[in-house]
Amino acid sequence: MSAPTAETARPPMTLTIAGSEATGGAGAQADLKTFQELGSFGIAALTCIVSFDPKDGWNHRFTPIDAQVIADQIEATFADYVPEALDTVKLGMMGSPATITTVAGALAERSPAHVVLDPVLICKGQEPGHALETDNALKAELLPQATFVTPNHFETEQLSGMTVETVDDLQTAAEEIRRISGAAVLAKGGVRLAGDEAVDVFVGAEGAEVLRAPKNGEHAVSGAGCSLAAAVAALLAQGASPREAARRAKEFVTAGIAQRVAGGTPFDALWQGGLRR
Ligand code: PXL
Repeated sequence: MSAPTAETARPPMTLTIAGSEATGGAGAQADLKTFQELGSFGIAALTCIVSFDPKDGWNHRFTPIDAQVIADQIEATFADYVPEALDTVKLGMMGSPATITTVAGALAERSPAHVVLDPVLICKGQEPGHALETDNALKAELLPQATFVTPNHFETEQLSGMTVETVDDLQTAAEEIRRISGAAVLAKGGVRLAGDEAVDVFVGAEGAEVLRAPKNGEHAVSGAGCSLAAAVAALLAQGASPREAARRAKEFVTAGIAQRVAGGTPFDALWQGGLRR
């Protein structure tokens, strides 16, 4: 038997364009660990650096990365791995309208087959006014390029313009986001909806499906949203359908929350190894 060529040996590839969160709970660190855990070759282009401040209630200290440096990172990765190999991109925290414009331009040039958008709208370290500009830029420039969107409860309300209190509301809002974006949508109720279950709703070409898991604690776990979207990306890169990716990503995150990691911050961090036997 001949040795495999580089072509046949290449694993599925996934690029995250996201922020660094230095403690390793969220952001690009969570994405890369998720990619590795699910068998995808992980690549990261950083948009910003978040350093929690232990002297100030663990508030976010936010440092943007220069637009040209973001564009350079994306150029390097797509030049290294030709577009046929690198066809799946996950978008996490952008943090500013300028970053959104840079990333939107870089993506439009390359049109990857799968663009999984985690529409991170608010970072605690930012002014609300600034966040509003970021929301508008995200809706105008990135949402139209997304093929799969993973809004949390707050982001679902913002993107749909609806109030979400029940699972039916979550589905209606997810359908509205699908209507305006054309993307598959996995809207996350998580721990925010009343009841014993963490409920998310998938809406895509395959129809709608309510995904349920028993709630594990009442508090949101750091990195759950990042890891969910990263898992969707890794699974799409392996050829899963959007609905299958949504189902398996939810299982991945549920297991990771069950085995979450406690530290000094007031929130625990998801462990990406939760499904290991
Ligand atoms: O979980 C949202 C998130 C995404 N990306 C970065 C973050 C956070 C939250 O802390 O720091 C870089």
